[in-house]
Amino acid sequence: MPAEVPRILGRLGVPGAALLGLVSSCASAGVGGQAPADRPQSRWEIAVTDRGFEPAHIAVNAQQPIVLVFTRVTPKACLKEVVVYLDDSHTVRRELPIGQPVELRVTFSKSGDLGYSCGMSMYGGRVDVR
Ligand SMILES: [Cu+2]
Repeated sequence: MPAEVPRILGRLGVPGAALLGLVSSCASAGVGGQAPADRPQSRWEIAVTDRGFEPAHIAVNAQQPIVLVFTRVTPKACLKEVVVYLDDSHTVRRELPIGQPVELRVTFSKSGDLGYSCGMSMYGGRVDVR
């Protein structure tokens, strides 16, 4: 597990150990029908379910405009918003209305391990920026 995401979340008050736990548990969750997470794509559709974010691991290219489409299908209040970590100091936060795809256009400026999480960082996913 790379240190980058826990370090970033740690600055935001989230213990790294908690994130390690959530990332590994999410990584073992099934990813239905999508391209392999290790192949960079410029568009990812991410379902927000009772189990968290699916997929919980994606790959993208640095310095390329990326579209992330989050669709929340769970009523869990915990997952009512998403935070995307673009680098050490930049995050994007969006509300996720149930059943309504929310399209985020973002660019990851440099390679590394970034991520996305719910508003309180209980669920999350890893973004492998190449
Ligand atoms: Cu949460």
